[in-house]
Amino acid sequence: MTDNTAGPLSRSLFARAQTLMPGGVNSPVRAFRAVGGTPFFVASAQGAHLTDVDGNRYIDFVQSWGPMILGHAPACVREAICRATETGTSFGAPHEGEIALAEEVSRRMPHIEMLRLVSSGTEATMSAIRLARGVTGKTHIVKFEGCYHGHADAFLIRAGSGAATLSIPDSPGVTPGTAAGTCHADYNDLDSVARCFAETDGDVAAVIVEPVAGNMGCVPPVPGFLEGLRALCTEHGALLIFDEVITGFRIAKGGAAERYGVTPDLTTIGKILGGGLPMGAYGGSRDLMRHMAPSGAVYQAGTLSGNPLATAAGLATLRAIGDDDTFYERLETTGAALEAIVSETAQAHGIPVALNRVGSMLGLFLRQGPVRTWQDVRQSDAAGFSVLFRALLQAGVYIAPSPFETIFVGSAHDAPILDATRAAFDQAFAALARTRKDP
Ligand code: KE4
Repeated sequence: MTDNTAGPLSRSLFARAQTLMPGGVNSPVRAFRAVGGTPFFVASAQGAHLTDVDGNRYIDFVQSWGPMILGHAPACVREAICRATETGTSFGAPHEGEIALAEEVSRRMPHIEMLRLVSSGTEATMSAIRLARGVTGKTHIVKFEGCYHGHADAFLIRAGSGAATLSIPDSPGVTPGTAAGTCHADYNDLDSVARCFAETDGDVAAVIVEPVAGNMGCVPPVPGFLEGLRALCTEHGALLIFDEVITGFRIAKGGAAERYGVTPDLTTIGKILGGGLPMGAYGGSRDLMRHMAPSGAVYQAGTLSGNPLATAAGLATLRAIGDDDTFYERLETTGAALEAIVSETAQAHGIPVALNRVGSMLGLFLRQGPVRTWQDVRQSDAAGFSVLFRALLQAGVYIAPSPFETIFVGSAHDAPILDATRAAFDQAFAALARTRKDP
């Protein structure tokens, strides 16, 4: 397949980058390994668009992997960051912005009475399971094949996202001892979770789940799945952890807990919370969180935790979203419009697709539906996805360079942009149909 994903300047930058950073990137999925070709290098981002160093412009449905729900470089966030820089960039000491952000989170997610700010989703999830183990005195955690919770050792076993993309389900460097502490269940299969409790004689500190899976493409919980997890955790004295790093503030004002009416014991958040700057958080009841140092014995720390620029960006983002449902109603309309575009253009070219959508999260699978499990996802046409991805890129639309990611819409994806998106998907499905006729 010809390498038509990047222009000459991106190629020369990528050549230099590969001598300085592993694979030329600072996060594996960005290297386009799953789809082939050379990653473009971004020169600028504004609203729904990215522009690369060769002047190519793309409608962006990756949104920096979720944070840019308002579109890129919204004025309110840029102004908040600039204002914050006038009084410093990092204090390593308490400041009022941390309180304001924590209050905004708790107003939207009242089950988070208390939280700890960190600098990434990985820090949030690894800290949450440490807290669960510290509070329960139990050893094992249960995660779901195809779900991704960041790159802490305990999670890098049959994970989703980049781990699945690069098919490194059990990353070198993860010790057998660590792996032994992680039990795997199947997403949307409560019996497999019950088996984990049985096989460990109930020695389960926590079940961690993406309440809407976003790292195997988008796979929603089937009715009763989240409620069943809640019941099993309560029955066995394990903590239920909702990893809302993607879904938090995206699928509802109060995230998945609000949308599905299931209350976890701990919640991890990130991405949108930082408005595009490094940010994560984990939280729950005061009774649980008081076990974290310095009020309790479970240790966790971070040099840039609660950074004033990141808290300013996050506050500006949450305040721009607002605390009523209007923003989410608009996102629902945009998400439905994109779903219709993909469905109609695929059908016009005789391409079977399965589409899963939860609000502004869309999963596109090149196979007949339904897609409800990791095994269903694995049966999608990965080679076809590469053709579709590259044809979309040629047509000016950028979706994630992996079939194990989610398409995100945001408030910057307006009607004219969706019209251009329809034209691009039409071209891309036509190209895919041609390759299927003449492989
Ligand atoms: P970070 O450490 O990357 O901030 O967050 C880890 C994480 C935790 N939980 C969920 C549900 C996540 O989706 C993530 C990170 N998401 C991936 C893409 N789906 C980040 C992109 C990347 O790895 O480059």
